[in-house]
Amino acid sequence: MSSKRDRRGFLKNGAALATGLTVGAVRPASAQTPAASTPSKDIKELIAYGERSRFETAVRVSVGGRPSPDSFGLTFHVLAPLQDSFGIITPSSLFYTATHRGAFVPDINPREHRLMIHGMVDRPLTFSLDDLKRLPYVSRIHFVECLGNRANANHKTVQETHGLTSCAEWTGVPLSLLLKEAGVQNAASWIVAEGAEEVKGASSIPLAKAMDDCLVCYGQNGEMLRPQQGYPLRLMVPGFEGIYQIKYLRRIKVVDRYYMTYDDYGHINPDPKVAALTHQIGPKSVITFPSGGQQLPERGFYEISGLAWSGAGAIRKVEVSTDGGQTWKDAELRSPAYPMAHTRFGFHWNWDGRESVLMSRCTDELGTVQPTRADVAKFWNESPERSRVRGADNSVQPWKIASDGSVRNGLA
Ligand SMILES: Nc1nc2c(c(=O)[nH]1)N[C@H]1C(S)=C(S)[C@@H](COP(=O)(O)O)O[C@H]1N2
Ligand SMILES: [Mo]
Repeated sequence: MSSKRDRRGFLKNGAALATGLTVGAVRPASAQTPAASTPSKDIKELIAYGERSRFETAVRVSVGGRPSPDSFGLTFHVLAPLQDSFGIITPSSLFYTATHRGAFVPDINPREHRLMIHGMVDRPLTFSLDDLKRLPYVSRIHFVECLGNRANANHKTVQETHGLTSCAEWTGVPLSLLLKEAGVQNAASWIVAEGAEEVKGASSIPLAKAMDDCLVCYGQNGEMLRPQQGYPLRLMVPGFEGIYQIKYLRRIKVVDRYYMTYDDYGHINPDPKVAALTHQIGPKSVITFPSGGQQLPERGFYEISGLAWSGAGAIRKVEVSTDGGQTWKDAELRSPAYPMAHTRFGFHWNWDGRESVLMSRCTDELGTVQPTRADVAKFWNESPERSRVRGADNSVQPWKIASDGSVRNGLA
């Protein structure tokens, strides 16, 4: 209903849009024309494996500006440039990366890599990559998000507030198929998945989830996984917090209780109320344009654009507020809404040149609505100023548009 109204408004305000376009068109073309192109790679290399235009500048940055790799060659969490994103797929080159305690990104020879499934199974199994690739596989679009993806008042850009999430098409073998091959024993109730690095990434995952929709992946966006994403094998645990998506996967042990691994310590809490807030992500959304650090050149028409996702399933609805949460209108979904995947939304907006606060909030297929910071404070019975977000932070992100068109973090 509201989208129909918006569309009529869009047409009625066509003049404003046309004016905007005219302004762009009369800017001297010469100022924007690059000199003769000099690709940074040899043409043979470019033909073999492509590269983006040298005029494109979106890059990942590390959390808190910490150099990554540092002078010891250690790598740390790096953030995806969501402000420059379109659609729902994060290019593999820009996918956020989380690396535990600065461990090296392992340089694994796929011919030597093995996955072992053992523990409470009738037939312990070992797979090479070639073994796995002979099995039936599926491709699914899912997001990954780190528990560390939490906004605070010091963050300037959406890359800093929300850049620890990305979304890709993952290809791999359903874990349930491998577990059925191995023959899970009746008393089993959990699995422990382990990575191959020196500092092992290992997470405990409920068997019910393992049998439901987890994938043992080797493909990402139509090619082999990138080393930073777990080459040559990673576990995809759709909708669960990032730490469960074990990279460099080499071992799955079937067990009969929850194991407090190095990773799980501090992530799963014995208090079920807190634990419920950590396993599964969202629902969560954020406006990527306009967002912190960007500049609106003039009043007039803009298409507000953003991403919404939920660990509980597909996104059903996204609403946008342009008045700091006093009124909300339905946004339009601009991509398919896949379960546990980023979903793109758009919203027509005519900026009148006055100070405005933009927000988005989403509802997932279970009907759960993304909370505001005030909602979170109320839940914990705290004053909004003193409340801190526990578990995953899926609270609403405000962006403040100043009358000069500059955009700032509304939490500041
Ligand atoms: N083996 C291994 N798996 C791992 C990690 C790791 O350091 N080692 N980091 C985890 C964390 S904390 C997150 S948030 C996700 C990040 O996945 P990405 O680097 O592909 O974005 O991987 C998880 N899996
Ligand atoms: Mo993480």
